[in-house]
Amino acid sequence: MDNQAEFYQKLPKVELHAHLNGSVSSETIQKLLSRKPHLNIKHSMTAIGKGQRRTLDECFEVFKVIHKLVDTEEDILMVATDVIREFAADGVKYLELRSTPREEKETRLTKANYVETVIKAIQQCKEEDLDIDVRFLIAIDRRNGTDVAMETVKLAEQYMLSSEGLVVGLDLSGDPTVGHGKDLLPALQRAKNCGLKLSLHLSEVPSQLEETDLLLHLPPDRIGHGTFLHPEVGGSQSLVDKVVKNNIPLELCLTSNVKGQTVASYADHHFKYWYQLGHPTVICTDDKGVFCTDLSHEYQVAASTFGLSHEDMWRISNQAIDCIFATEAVKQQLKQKWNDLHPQVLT
Ligand code: 6MZ
Repeated sequence: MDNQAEFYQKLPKVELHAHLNGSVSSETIQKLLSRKPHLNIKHSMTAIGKGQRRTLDECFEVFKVIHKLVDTEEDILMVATDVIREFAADGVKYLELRSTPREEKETRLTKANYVETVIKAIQQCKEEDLDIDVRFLIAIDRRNGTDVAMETVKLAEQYMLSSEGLVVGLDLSGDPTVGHGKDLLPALQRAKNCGLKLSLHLSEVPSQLEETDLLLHLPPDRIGHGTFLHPEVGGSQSLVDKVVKNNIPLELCLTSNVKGQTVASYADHHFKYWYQLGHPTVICTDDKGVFCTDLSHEYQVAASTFGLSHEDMWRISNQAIDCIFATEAVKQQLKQKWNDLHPQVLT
């Protein structure tokens, strides 16, 4: 590992935008493939390698392949524990994992089993004494419409109350070209009213202005991507003003956006726009498995693309703590951890 890579690996980090099934590493995929040879899935169908790009549509095809490989409680438990261990090894001290509860008739997996298995993985990792605090956001896949969204919110509500603080919020994700946010508004409103924090994928693709405007009224607690919010890329000043006025942090995933071709190059990434505004932005991976990256690499790419120093990157990782969905007490513990690590990381 070169010096830069070593610095970014040692830098304590917060990961707030990680989809469980998009985060499965190549090693774990290999284990799944050997569990299910009859599916005839090739390793190359599960990830987008270095220098490769896909349309966003093609990215969503990749998730479908991974979902075929991860369809039992046993698979989910392995995938979730592996992903947590990998984030911990990459220097992530606080992780919010998000995942869409799935029912699989063939393996008799229910949505409740799904959620409970992710929670079990988080608890098992706690017993391993890994230096990482993990929380869970339950995800709504926008393609599934109003009723499923409401059902998912009820599930999230139930586990928010019974998981001892592990389930902290709700994510809205899925193919941004499918469905409309207005159909999901009642479910999102209910989630907010019952105390679930909301992280919404907004303006990940162009021409979602109306939907974004509508959903910003909630308002969400964080925004995923927000690629096309600002006027320079076809968004609008009024959307930017709403985000700024409500101080809604943005979760930014550089490699994901470049590989999914919603952003032309790293240098064109909207990180620059929001960072220059002084608005809270959190660097995240999105799908570290599918996009073959990790959080250290994302920090390193942001620093080298935008000419940021180690001190700047320390500040970015430190300020991400303010954007987490866990309690004030957890924030204070993390701030303390960063203070303790400061002398040995920034020498
Ligand atoms: C929107 C995304 C996404 O939930 O099965 N997902 N949604 N935009 C993205 N940008 C690339 N990347 C992942 O993890 C996979 C699911 O996460 C969402 C999609 O709904 C995908 O099916 P889980 O753990």
